[in-house]
Amino acid sequence: MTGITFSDKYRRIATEEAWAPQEMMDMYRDLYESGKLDDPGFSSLWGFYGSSNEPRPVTVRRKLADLDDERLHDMDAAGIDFAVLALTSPGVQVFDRDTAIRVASDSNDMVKEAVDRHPDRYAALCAVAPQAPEVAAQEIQRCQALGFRGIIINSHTHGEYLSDSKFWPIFEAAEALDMPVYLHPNTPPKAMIEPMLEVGLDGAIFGFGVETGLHMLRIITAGVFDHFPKLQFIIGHMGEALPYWMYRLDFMHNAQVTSKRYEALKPLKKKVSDYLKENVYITCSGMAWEPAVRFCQQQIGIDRTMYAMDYPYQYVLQEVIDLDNMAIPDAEKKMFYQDVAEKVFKLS
Ligand code: 1DF
Ligand code: MN
Repeated sequence: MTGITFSDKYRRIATEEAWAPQEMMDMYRDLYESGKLDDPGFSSLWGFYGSSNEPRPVTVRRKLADLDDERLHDMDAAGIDFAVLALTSPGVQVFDRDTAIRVASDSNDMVKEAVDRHPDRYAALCAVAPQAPEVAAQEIQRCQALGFRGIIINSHTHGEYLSDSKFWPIFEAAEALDMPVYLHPNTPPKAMIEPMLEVGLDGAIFGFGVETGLHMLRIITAGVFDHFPKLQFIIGHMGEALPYWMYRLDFMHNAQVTSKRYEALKPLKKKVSDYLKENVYITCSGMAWEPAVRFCQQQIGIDRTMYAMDYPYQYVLQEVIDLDNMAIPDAEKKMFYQDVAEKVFKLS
C-alpha cells in the first residue's frame, strides 16, 4: 500500500483496463518469432512487449495476465473501485480467422470467470473476431447474455477498417443488443506505418492515436451512424485528437462533399461533429490532463467524457490525484469518474 487516501465522494470506474491470457501472449511470441506475419506494427509492439527483459515489458506482461491479487491490490492503491476489462491490443485481430474465433471465445470465457470471482470490482468487454463478422455477431449475443457490458475492437484487422460494410453485421448486433463498441488503438497497418516506425513513433506515443482517430473518422464518414443511429462507440486517449479537429472536419467535409471531389466521400445526414457528440463517448486513458478533459467535457459533453487509467500500460498514482484535483464541481467529477461509465456500461 502507498498510504495515499483517496476521497470517497464518487466511485472511480476505470474503463480501458487491459488484460491478456498468458496463452495469447505465448501465441504472440510464437507468431512474432515464426517471421510468417508481414505486419511491422505487430512486430514492433509485441516483438518488444512479448520478449524484452526491460522492466517495463516484464511488468506489463505479468500484470496483463493477472486478474486477481496483483491487479486488485494495484486498484486499491490507486483508489480505483471498479475496472472495465478489455483484451489487450491487438487482441485476436492479428490471428487467422479460425484462430481468432477460438481465442476470442476462450478469452471471453476466461474473463467472465474473473468477473464472477470479483463481481464488485470488474465488468468486461467481449472480444470478437472481425475476420468473421457473422460469427462475431453471434459472439456478441452470447456474451451479452453472459453479462458483458460492451465490445472491444482493437482498431484495424489486417489493415481493414470497420467502415467496410462487410463488417456491419457486428454493428447490427451491437446496436440491437445495446452493446457499446470500444474502439481501442492498434499499431498502424503496413500501408501506413513506415514513416512512423523509422523514427520510433508508431506506438502509443503517436501512431496509435493517428490510426485509431482515422478509423473512427472512417466509420463516421462511411455513414455507419446514419445506418445505425443508436450505435454507441467509445474511444480513449481523449478522443484520439478528434475533438480538437471538429471545426475543420465539419468545414472540409462539407466543402469536399459539396464540390463532389471524392466518389467515396458521401453526404451525411449530420455534421461530422454531431456524430462525435451523439454516437461517441470519450475516455481520458493515457491523457490525465485537466485542460484536455475539460475541453472534451465542454465540446463533446459532460455526459460523454469519462475516466480510464489504461492499466497496466499507464499505472501512475499521481494521475488519479491530479484528476481528483481538477478545478471542476464535485458533481461534474462524479460524472467523469462514475456516472457516465455507469450509464454507458450499465453498471449501477
Ligand atoms: C501501450 C499503450 C500498449 C496502450 C497498449 O496495448 C495500449 C503502450 C498493447 O504503451 O505500448 O493499450 N494504450 O492504450 O495507450
Ligand atoms: Mn489501452
